[in-house]
Amino acid sequence: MTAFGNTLHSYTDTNAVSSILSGTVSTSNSPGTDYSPLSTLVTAASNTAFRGVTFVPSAPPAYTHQQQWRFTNFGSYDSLASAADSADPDGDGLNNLLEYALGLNPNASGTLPASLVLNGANLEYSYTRSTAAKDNGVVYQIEWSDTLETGSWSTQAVSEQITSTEAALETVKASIPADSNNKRFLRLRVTGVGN
Ligand SMILES: [Ca+2]
Ligand SMILES: [Ca+2]
Repeated sequence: MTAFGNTLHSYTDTNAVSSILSGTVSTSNSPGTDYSPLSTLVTAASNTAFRGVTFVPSAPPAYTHQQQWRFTNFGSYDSLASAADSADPDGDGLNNLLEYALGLNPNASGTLPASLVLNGANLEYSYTRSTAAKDNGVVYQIEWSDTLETGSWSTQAVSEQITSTEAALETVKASIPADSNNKRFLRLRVTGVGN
């Protein structure tokens, strides 16, 4: 078994004779390392006999995929400080939620993996995203507006298709009818899972 997080695991003696024993077992693990054998001293009260003692590990904490991503990149499971969804510690204009959703490195400056072309009567917006982030609840939506005004963004007539999948990334092409007055703005909205 490989440790996921740098988490202290406590163990509980479930043996029926535990009332005559005393002892504490605990260990900590580093991410990506194997669990080490536990060693402990169990002390029996005087004038008692006991059989084998079974220690059962407490349930490990459940972390979301995004929390695991945070820990890998920032050493923290929480959306705080430089690990916050809204933070941009590498200063590339993409906050951590976008970095996670698009499969980017939040600690190295990069660019939005997206392109826009006019193909006949349609605007085609292609972007690359993390399949794991998508599979774990992140929602991606292409929206358009002709004015940029609040409340003007629409998903009407937007169609999407996955055009390629490579390793942990997939590329999506969204098609939107171009406006007859030759002015239309597109944006990618990403909604995280909230923890
Ligand atoms: Ca960034
Ligand atoms: Ca980055």
